Amino acid sequence: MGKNILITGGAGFIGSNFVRMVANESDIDKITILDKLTYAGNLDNLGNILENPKVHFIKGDIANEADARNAMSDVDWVVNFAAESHVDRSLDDSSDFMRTNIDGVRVMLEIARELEPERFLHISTDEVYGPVLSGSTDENTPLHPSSPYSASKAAADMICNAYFVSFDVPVIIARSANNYGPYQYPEKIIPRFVSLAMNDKNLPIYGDGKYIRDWLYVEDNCRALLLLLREGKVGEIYNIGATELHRNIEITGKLLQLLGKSDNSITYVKDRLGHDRRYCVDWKKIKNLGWQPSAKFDEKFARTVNWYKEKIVWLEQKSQEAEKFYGKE
Ligand code: NAD
Ligand code: TDX
Repeated sequence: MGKNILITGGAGFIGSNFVRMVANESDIDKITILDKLTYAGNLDNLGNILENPKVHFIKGDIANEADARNAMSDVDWVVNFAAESHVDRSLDDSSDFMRTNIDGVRVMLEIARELEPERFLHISTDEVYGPVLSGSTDENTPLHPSSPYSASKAAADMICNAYFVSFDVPVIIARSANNYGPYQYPEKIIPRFVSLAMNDKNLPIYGDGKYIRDWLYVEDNCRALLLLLREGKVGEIYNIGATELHRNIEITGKLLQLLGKSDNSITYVKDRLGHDRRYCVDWKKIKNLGWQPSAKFDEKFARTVNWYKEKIVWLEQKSQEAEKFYGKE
């Protein structure tokens, strides 16, 4: 018998890529997606996967007990991607972040206590460690989140651990680096800048542009998450990174070059509040389970930029919505 898996946030960026990956796995019999379809959730991200008889979509809220219970019934594995995910929005209004990212996780854990799935994989982020000015953070590094977003994610990690220690909920926490790849909402730097560049608009670089992120290809992240479901140890935390450390200005230059646009559109704007200088996770622990990233950054970055260029209708529609948020700032 294969596994029944619940994927929350499956209509978002990483969640939809994960659904696409696990739909092809022979040891998975049924995939239930629970997604509230917020501004960031999009059924188009799933496309014809929704026609796969293994896949069942439920529109609902992880912070609503009835929705969570309904979605989790008869499930072996839970993967909780559902979250408010954009740092800039959390700086504008953090209420949905606290509700979904903290209380939503608490509700999911309470239902897991009752329904006893075999695995509860919670998706966290490298941002919980706060800025890492040199070296790297392993899983035992204390948490120093800087933004309301990362603080809400850090709180959720603590609550997950408490439910493992107190109630034996079989929690595994994954802390991933910045993902890039198809189907990301264009509020985030790569798809946002492709859209702006294609429309010959200015690209707003926050602060001095020397902020560093570790760029992990979304499919590599999804493979790591599947490995954690199969072979991760409950109660443990696993960092997932690629050690592809790039400055925002460098990423922007490459993107403009790939699109054949000039650097003149680069505009330095007011910095993000509490902007973390650099992230860098130590991912030896998951490497020891047999995972490593396979993506070559330049190749996958070019493929990603090209994917957005080709999906220009999708991108334009989503960008118009996303820019309304930036316009009101
Ligand atoms: P996303 O914003 O693209 O998607 C989030 C999805 O969750 C959307 O489909 C949305 O509709 C859904 N959702 C939001 N609130 C919900 C609720 N209350 N109930 C049910 N569904 C809800 O986010 P993403 O970039 O795919 O990130 C997924 C997860 O991975 C998040 O937990 C995020 O913190 C984490 N993460 C993301 C990155 C990254 O680079 N994107 C890196 C590390 C960790
Ligand atoms: O217009 C922009 N200009 C700019 O300079 C935008 C949107 C971003 N930036 C900078 C801020 C960051 O240093 O680019 C970098 C990346 O920004 P985002 O794309 O907003 O991602 P980030 O804040 O790094 O967070 C992402 O990775 C970690 C995800 O959104 C989080 O959900 C995840 O936890």
